[in-house]
Amino acid sequence: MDLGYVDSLEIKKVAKQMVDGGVDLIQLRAKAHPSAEIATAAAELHCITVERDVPLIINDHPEIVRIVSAEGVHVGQDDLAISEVREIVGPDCMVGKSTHSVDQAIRAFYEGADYIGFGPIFATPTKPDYRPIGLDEIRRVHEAIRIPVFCIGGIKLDNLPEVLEAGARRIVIVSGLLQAADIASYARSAKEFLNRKSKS
Ligand code: 3NM
Repeated sequence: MDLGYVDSLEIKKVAKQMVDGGVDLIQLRAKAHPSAEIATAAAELHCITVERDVPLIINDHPEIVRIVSAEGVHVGQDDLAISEVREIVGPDCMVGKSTHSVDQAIRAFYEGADYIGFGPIFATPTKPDYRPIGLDEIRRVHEAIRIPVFCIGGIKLDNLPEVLEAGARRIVIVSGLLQAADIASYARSAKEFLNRKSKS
């Protein structure tokens, strides 16, 4: 749920479409909004996700995680260390970290992250200025660490099969999903690819 793509007034509607489509986890990302507005968005979102048992992760704002009792917080390479974040959110909260290489992924694993984002796999306007990793490192990162790896960055329905073929087990879609004509059915199609892959 990137507020760069979704108007604050649409958050609840979009969140319902996401969970209807089977999204397993929602992260709230708002790079350009004041924290009071993000806290309001987080509270609205959490009402919906809690009802459907979908964990809510807040990007960048551990203090908002505490206010709304979200299930997780996500930090980047230049943010607080995982241990510092845990001091704010407490031991029961998931802490995830963005990583952009296998080396960073290994460091995040030893730093105690509960999961990592790994990307951008492909170039993406949602996070410009980052060099794409490409598909080749996906298998290597899964061999290197034993926490969930969420492949992210430029993933859409049309390239999802090759991302899964390259070894991805969990994926994040932002613009592809939020700009879809029918968000629920887009999510459903992505889940079908993932389910088919996990059975093969
Ligand atoms: N983090 P889209 S890539 C938010 O590599 C984000 O850490 C990335 O959006 C990372 O699905 C990314 O629109 C953008 O490409 C994902």
